[in-house]
Amino acid sequence: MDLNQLTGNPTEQALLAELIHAGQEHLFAGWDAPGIHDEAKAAFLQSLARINGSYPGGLTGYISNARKLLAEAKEGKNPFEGFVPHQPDKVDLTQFNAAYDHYEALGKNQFSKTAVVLVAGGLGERLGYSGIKLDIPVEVTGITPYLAHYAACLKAMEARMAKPRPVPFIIMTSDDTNAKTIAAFEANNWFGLKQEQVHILKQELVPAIADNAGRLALAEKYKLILKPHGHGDIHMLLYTSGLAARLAAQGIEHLLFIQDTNGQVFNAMPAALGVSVEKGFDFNSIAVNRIPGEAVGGLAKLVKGETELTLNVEYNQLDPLLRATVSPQGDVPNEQGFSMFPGNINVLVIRMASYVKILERTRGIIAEFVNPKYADAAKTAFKSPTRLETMMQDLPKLFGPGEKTGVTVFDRRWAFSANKNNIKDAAAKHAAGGPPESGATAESDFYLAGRMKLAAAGMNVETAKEELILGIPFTPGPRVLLRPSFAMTLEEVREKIKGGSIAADATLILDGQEITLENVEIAAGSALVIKAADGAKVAVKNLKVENDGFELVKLSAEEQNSPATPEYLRLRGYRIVNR
Ligand code: UGB
Repeated sequence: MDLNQLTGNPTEQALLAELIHAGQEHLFAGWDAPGIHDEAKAAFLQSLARINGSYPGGLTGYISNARKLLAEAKEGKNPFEGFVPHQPDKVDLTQFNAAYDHYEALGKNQFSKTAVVLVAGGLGERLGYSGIKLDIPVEVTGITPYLAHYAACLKAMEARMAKPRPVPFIIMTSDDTNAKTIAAFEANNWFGLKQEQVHILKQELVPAIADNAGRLALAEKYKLILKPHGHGDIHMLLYTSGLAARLAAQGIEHLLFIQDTNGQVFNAMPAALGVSVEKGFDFNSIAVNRIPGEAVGGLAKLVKGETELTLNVEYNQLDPLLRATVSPQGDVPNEQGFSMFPGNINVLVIRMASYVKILERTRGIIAEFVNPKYADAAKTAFKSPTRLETMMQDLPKLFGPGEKTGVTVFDRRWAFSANKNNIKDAAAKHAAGGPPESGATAESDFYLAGRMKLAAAGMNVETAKEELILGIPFTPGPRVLLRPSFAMTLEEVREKIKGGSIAADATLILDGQEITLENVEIAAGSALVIKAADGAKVAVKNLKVENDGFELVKLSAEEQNSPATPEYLRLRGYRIVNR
């Protein structure tokens, strides 16, 4: 092949030569003569150069990784061959007790040495929202988008440090979410954060692969098929950007990885950090009890001879693994109805020192896998092009015997309630007995966490009866929003709230660090909303609150279907009206 016919640019020629050597001649076969379709050719060459630059080891590295993994897949190599699953070693923090307080106190002291990593490159196809998920309000009483809530948590962490320093906030975006994420920050004055503390890293798509030889697939002449590589890209980006090493040098000891729509995550964060510190965990998976068969990965300790690995086993692999080893009935429930294998919610606390070493060793390419759908029994052809993928929770696959992996189990709705499913699918999931993970349930659980905090402080909380809205369960109240500025730990809530009561359909919103309530009674349907500026002290004592408060109003069928109704209301089926 005459490279001069393809491009006059020596850098491009070098890449083309490498690709041809790596078995990719077909990408350049039948090119039109110079002068014909030059723009499409230039765009194609640019896309090759971009992908080559973003993947450690370049395109040829990607192709050689693909060949190796495809050969293993063809052989039917079982990644868990010889491993026997056991219950993982876990710290149980499902109850609020002395142990919980102990870990929260330890974790709170760690805020100044923690950075938060949010993976937000996913399109949210199951939810079908037209914008980015970070822009969706987690609650519609005060209307707080997820991104605003996370930013408020980071600011609240900073306000609780002996020597305040901004908490680094790393956000992984993709072509689908990057522009809108930046626009959300810019439109909201960075939600009160310093622009320098926010690090946005965009993940790139990877080329699809047409066959076992690792030949890249073309959508059309001069255009590759590109596909997402998965949330494990965050490790690669933290390596290639040099950010992990830089943050380590600045004294960051732990990274907290979170998903895009889990409004509960900062409830568990302080205690989870405390566990990581005390147990010396290099990798701490925050987990919840999981019902067998549920579409959530299970955490298991896999043992083979001397080797022990605590890992997330995706739900479709867990049942067959159990059947082939320890449990002919597969994943069976215990007396409480839960699997022996806690559910992975992709909230991870990773120790920086071991992380940086692993990134250097692997260049951030963490446990890639391939999952081709074969067209024939001999596994020689694919039904459609496949690609390499990676998941952020797979990091412990690279751990040696020196690294410690642990699991910390929290009350499910305290630590995890994501907004992943559209109304129809959420109702079907509820009907089938599983968690709906919808806008309404995420909001319902957001208030529930507030109620749990009040109850832990000894307030008398009367809870409303759960009802179904469009087939999805929702507990209407009381709607309790203890903003991160008000409290980040149970201890803080206990210090600031003494006695009092709140009725089932009442509302309480507390925003500000120096608010205290003593014997405050909030009557049915009423609301107490206090917002205290930084430095302002607001002490409320022996107050009976009676007013018109807020009201939950279900959307009419017409409103539900009308494009004039905001999409974030349509995905839950109600609005909350300030009377
Ligand atoms: N994400 C990215 O940033 N980039 C990507 O390429 C893909 C996703 P999903 P998933 O919560 O119950 C995970 O799609 O991957 C972000 C765990 O693997 O919502 O199906 C995306 O924006 C599973 O073990 O979830 O399943 C979002 O923030 C279980 O924990 C996050 O990655 C499951 O979540 C997760 O993406 C769960």
